[in-house]
This record gives sequence, C-alpha cells and structure tokens, in this order.
Amino acid sequence: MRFHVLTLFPAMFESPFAEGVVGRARDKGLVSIHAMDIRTFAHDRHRTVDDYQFGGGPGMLMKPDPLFEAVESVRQPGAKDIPVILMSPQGRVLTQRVVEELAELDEIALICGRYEGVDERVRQRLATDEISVGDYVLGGGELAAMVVIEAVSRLVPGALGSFESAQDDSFTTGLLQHPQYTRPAEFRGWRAPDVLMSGNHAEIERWRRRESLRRTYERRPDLLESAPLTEEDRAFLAELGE
Ligand code: 9D3
Repeated sequence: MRFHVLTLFPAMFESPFAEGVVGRARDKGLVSIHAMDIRTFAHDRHRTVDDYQFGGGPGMLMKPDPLFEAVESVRQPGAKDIPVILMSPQGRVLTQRVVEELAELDEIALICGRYEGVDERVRQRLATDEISVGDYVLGGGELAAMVVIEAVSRLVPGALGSFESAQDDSFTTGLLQHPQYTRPAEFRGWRAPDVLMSGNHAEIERWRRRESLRRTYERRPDLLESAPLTEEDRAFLAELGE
C-alpha cells in the first residue's frame, strides 16, 4: 500500500510512522508513505498556497492549482488514476468498514487541508472521496490523514504479527473488548477474576463473551444493532435489561 500525502507540514508524518505496526510494515516493504509539501507546487515568488474567498468572509482558502499539480505529479503517465481522498469535516465519517474498503486499494493520495478549507473545484474535480474522522474540530487534515494511514496499514496482509490478528478486533466482532488482566493476580488488594485462572477454556470464553456484551450494552448500545448475536447472547442481554 502506497500513501501519497499532500500537506503543508510533511515533517508531521515522520516520527508517528517510524515505530509500531506502520513502522514494521514499512520496514517489510508492505507500506510506504510519501509526504509531499504542497508549497513545492506553488510557482509565484512567495510560494502562495492560500487566497481570499470570493464573496468575502473570514479566513483563507487553499488555492486549487498547487493541489491539482501535486496530485498530477503522483500519477504515472499511462497508469490508471489514483483514488484521491480529501480529508475534510464534511466527508463521510471513517469507520472500520471504510477502512476495510480503503485497504483493498494499492495506492491512495490524501489531501490535507489547512486554513478555512479548499476551493470547491478541488472537492468536485480532483477528489474522488471525502473523509472526516469524527465530529470535532481539528486544525487541519494532517492528524486525520494519519488516522487513515494507521488504520488502513494494519489491514495490509502481513502487517500484523500473529498475536495481533485483525480478526478479533472489537469492530470486527461488532462488540467492545472484554476486561483484560495480567500478572500479578492480586495488585494492591484488587484481584483479577478467578475464572481467568481456572484453566477452563469454555468457562473463560463464556465469561469474556458476556463481559463484552455487558460493556457494549452499557457504553455503546448502538453497536448491538449490527453485531452478529447468538440466541444465548440475546438471552444474556435480556437479563441485563431487567
Ligand atoms: C472552525 C472552522 N470551521 C468553521 C465552520 C470550519 C473548519 C475548517 C477547517 C473546521 C475544521 C477545519 C480543519 N479540519 C480538517 O481539515 C479535518 C477534520 C476535522 O476538523 N475533523 C474531523 N475530521 C477532519 S478531516 C479534516
């Protein structure tokens, strides 16, 4: 998976991806991240990338020409067009389903906006997708693009070790993670649940499933609507609701 990032702050993409899952995937040659400075594609003396908005109003917009040229510099002559994702608060909200969809691609360009936004022609004529990472205000698209890169990279085959398989991720089972404990069995007088030390794997699985259901019911009941549930799960949830 190749990520091309168009940003005014390319250095932001260095240390976050030097380590961890993405760092290892890069070392293995499974993922590459190419951060390009949009300012390289400004041609005037002051390397201008922003301008006032027609019609007036506060704040500046990103000019279209440096962004178009930056994307065009990524496209290989004759190759098919690369998907271009505009990171924007007006985009479709990133979920694991969207991440899975993006993980099917072998190359994507991510446009990170700054200022008040981008010229509408970038959205209409350059971007093929527009993604938000949630309903809160960031200072620009960079951290949002990093979220996309991290979430997508871990789904690239071979990126995860066998102990961190993407298969039992909470958003794959559709439920929140059950409580987890490690040694010591008693810490400051707080004991880990005995069932986890019982060696009875069927009992442990049952306990974990129920705790996942309990936690999801308490914290994210919306997830229960789309989670695949057994009859036994439903009976347990009915008990919780009483
Ligand atoms: C306070 C300014 N807002 C006035 C309506 C508009 C606005 C412009 C630019 C709000 C945020 C930004 C910068 N944000 C992003 O570029 C961004 C973002 C976000 O803020 N939240 C969630 N996902 C994303 S993806 C890109």
